[in-house]
Amino acid sequence: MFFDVAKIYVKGGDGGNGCVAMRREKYVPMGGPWGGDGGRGGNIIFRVEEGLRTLVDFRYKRHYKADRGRHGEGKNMYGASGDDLIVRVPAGTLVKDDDTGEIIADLVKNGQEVVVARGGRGGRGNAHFATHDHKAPKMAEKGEPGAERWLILELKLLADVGLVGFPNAGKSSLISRVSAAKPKIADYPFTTITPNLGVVRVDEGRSFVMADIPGLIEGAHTGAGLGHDFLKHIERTRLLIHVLDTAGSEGRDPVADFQATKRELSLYNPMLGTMPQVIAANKMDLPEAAENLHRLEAAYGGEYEIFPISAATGDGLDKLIYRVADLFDQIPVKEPESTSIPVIHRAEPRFSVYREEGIFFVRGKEIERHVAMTDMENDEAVERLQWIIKRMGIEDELKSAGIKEGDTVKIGKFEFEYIE
Ligand SMILES: Nc1nc2c(ncn2[C@@H]2O[C@H](COP(=O)(O)OP(=O)(O)OP(=O)(O)O)[C@@H](O)[C@H]2O)c(=O)[nH]1
Ligand SMILES: [Mg+2]
Repeated sequence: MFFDVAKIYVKGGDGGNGCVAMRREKYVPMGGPWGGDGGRGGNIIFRVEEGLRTLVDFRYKRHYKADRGRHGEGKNMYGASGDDLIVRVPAGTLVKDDDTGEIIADLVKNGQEVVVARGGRGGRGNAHFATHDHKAPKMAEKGEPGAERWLILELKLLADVGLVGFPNAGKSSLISRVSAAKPKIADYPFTTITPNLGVVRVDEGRSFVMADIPGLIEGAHTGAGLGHDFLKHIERTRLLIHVLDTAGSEGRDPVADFQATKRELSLYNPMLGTMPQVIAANKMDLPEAAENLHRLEAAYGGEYEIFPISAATGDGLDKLIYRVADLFDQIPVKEPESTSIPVIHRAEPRFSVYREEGIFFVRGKEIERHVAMTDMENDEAVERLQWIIKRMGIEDELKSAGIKEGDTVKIGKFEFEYIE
């Protein structure tokens, strides 16, 4: 089984900061707080897109960040939300958290979506913090940072295109030219004994999987040569490329070879005879090829598209690859089955406290979020954070861990001295 794997970084947009503003108008002498909230940061959303077949595009772009929310403004004006960032993935993509190995999503259906990194909530403006006793708070929350993480994407590769032809026709040479596959190439028959898969990137958002299989000979359908084993592989493809030695090396005749291969395929499985197929007339760099190409065109040009190529020089390959990609757009894809691995979300404790080299560390999503959203320059905001630390039971936990006056506590990036 072949897998395509990619590792990428995603980060939701940060929330916009809340605003501190006081109402000051001519006839409203004691105007209250009216700082608006910051906007939400954009989410990173994976969406399954029909037509994508591989993860090759993720080798060209690995970092994905969504827009941040705008900051709140005076007059209770809310900041605008950041736009979500939609990342297109092929059906069959399994998404894992790189840190924990947890499966986040198993994306199988076209159009299916999953949020892989949430944008941060907007910070609340000072209008939210007014209480009966404290009518004019001068604090606001900072925006919550967007979630960030590294993801591993996995995709089971299914061959879209099968290369068929006699031994030595140049199938392995062709796949090594148009993909990163590195099969063995040699001028003796049956060099390839197990199939090779290669990912062919046409342009952004367009790629397909090509299978190079061992050469076929007369009688392949009965098991001659390497027989059945790999005819099975091409049954699962959606398009065939017949690779011919157009130069007719060693007394071969490309017209007869094409006929023989077609016959073997149909005898093995009549469905293979009716599959979309094109001809790659290979080895056009050799002098004998030109005349054979004319014969081939005269015999089959009406029925099949014929592409003169040279896997040795690279001539004609672009045209062939673009045409194959176009043909694909017209051939329906089967939706891959779900691997039906249950998505497990770990239950996390609210926070944890531990001591290392005399420093007390507090960890936990919720409290780290509160810390990130606190403006440490602002006394009122810091006071509120202290109150949250107490209310969540963190102070009690620190005490039972043995904390003493003057010890250092670290929560996220924030470090402070403990005072009872
Ligand atoms: N001159 C020339 N030689 C080629 C070309 N393509 C392949 N060859 C040569 O033909 C021989 C066979 O090439 P392979 O790519 O191994 O052929 P194959 O179809 O994979 O062969 P099997 O694996 O045995 O079925 C090698 O010596 C290649 O260098 C071409 O376009 N021009
Ligand atoms: Mg080969």
